[in-house]
Amino acid sequence: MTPNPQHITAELRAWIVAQAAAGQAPQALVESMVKSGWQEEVALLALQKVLSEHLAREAARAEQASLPPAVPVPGPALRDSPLYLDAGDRRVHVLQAMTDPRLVLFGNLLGDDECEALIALARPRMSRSLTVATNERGEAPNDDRTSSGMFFERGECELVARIEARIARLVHWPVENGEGLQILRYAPGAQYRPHYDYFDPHEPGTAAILRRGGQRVATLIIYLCEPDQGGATTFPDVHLEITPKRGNAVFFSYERPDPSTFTLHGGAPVTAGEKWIATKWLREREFI
Ligand code: PD2
Ligand code: ZN
Repeated sequence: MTPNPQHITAELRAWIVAQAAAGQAPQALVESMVKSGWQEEVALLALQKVLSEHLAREAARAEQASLPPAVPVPGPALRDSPLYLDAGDRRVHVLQAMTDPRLVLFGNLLGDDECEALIALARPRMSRSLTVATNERGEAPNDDRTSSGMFFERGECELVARIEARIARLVHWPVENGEGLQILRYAPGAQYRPHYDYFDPHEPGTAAILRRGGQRVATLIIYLCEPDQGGATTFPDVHLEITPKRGNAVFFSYERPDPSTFTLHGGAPVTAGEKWIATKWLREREFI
């Protein structure tokens, strides 16, 4: 069988890309191809195909290159689509899961007694919420977050240590990589505007924050007290609202500090009653 002279070989592909990069006009390339046996129309189509595939590959490569590298993240074992997960001292319910963003809704993560006990321990220690400021030194009140809050030290009492061990087992991530549990209380009207939980790599203060254990790679928001109305956790990129049901928790991970993770999320305003949550942020390495 004679070789098809109008076949796009690897050599032809490389020649077209090189000639185009050198500034040769498409018509000149077509003329060269016609001289070597191509029909003009077929040559034009082949040229378009090679150049558009090349551009698409280059665009994908540029996008990849401009993204921070992906890192390993925590996550529950969901490969066999279990209804329940063994978190050591508790059987946690898997209520819903999605892959992009990686997000899992758990039920029965905490008992009512544990939710109430956490609130009772936190209540006398609450103050106006601060966020980790990455644009200056230290922490600052943030108008995007109108709740009040406090942090427990990691393992500071038996209850906190028990919950931390449960979370570590549930999402397969060392207890040591967790920040201290944060408690937040939202009164009516309070909200947390949409944000990312990872630290913005472009902010000047981020380098110092990352020295304590690297980036945040996952968040677990646990609902301790249900408001009477409002207060959902929202994921605007994927049009998802998580109802703040006591004992439930929403987990989401982000393998790079980038909006392409679709992990933009916020706390919608509480319109009646009070919402209390506990948040566990997980870092790449031991958080010190
Ligand atoms: O309370 C929430 O729903 C909420 C929303 C967004 C909590 C957090 N972020 C957080 O603690 O990071
Ligand atoms: Zn958040």
